Amino acid sequence: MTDLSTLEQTILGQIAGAGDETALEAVRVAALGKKGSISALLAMLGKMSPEERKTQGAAINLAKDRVTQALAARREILKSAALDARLATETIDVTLPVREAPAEAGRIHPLSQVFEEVNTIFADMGFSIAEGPDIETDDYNFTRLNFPEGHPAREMHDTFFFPAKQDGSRMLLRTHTSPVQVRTMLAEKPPIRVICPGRTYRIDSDATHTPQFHQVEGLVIDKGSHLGHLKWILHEFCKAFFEVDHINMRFRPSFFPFTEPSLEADIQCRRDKGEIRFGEGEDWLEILGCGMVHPNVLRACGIDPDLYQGFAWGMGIDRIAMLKYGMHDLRQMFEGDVRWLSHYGFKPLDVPTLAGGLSS
Ligand code: 2NM
Repeated sequence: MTDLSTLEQTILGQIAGAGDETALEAVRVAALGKKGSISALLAMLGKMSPEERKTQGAAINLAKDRVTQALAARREILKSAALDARLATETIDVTLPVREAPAEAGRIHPLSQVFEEVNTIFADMGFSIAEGPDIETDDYNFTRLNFPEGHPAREMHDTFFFPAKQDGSRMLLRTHTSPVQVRTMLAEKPPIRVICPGRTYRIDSDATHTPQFHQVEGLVIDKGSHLGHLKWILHEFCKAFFEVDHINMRFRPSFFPFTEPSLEADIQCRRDKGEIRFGEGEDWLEILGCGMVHPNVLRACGIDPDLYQGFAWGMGIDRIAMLKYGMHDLRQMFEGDVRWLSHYGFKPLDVPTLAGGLSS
């Protein structure tokens, strides 16, 4: 019994001497843990005679209870001492300026913004949005779009080709998003109303061209689709995109292998001391190419040109982004300079909507 009270006194002394919660926990484990000194005494009860077990058991359990209580009391004291110490050392300077939240400091790149704006406008007109791979076959990028092999039109696109495969075919980086329209026509039955936004690639690099650029192309296929529909859609698009009530457009004859007839569309504008206004004025700005889809393209994409006809258009997103938001150097768009981005970028929560304003 004196052994037990000596042990208890020792443990109570260790509890009183524990300087912090870690030291206290070590004392608890040494006494009450699985291999602790009091646990060892309790384990011995099994080997005692019933009478011995009765008296010893009660004594050990009382000692255990006192140790447990002492541990709890000491833990409370140490906890509040630790809190007092923290409160004494930690101070907050409430006069410091508040740091900007990510939603305030971060910016959406103007190209992402313009993609969102264009998607919003066409989605509102009932178009779906289709995407496809950047690495394409020659067949989808050229042949099915009425660029026959060896045709000079292929050289109009300075193409990044991959090395030839065993069978001689070469994959390429798509030079336009039209292969996505090819995939759409092959996969779906008319009527089709789709836009295809995405990255495109051509070997070209100067002040107004980057080897990787961005396009949105559109395609409508139905029984009675005609140029009047195309002009209305593009006119509505231009008013919505440039956020004006009136806009004068003109369509000039042009050439693309995949459309016949082919046209290029300009919008009227006025340049005024470095500022540009869209809709009316003395100047014209070219903004897109379009036309009626060539019967060869429809046939190559599984659509009967005697039953269906369609129109398509394509525009450079980089160019219309620069026009709308007054950016002068295309290359700055891809430099990743945070000063440029904080000037030209958009707040992440200002999502473009037709009701709330595209570029609010
Ligand atoms: C343009 C201009 C004119 C076009 C045509 C097609 C398809 F797949 F339907 F044949 N997609 N895009 C097209 C037509 C693109 O970009 C200046």
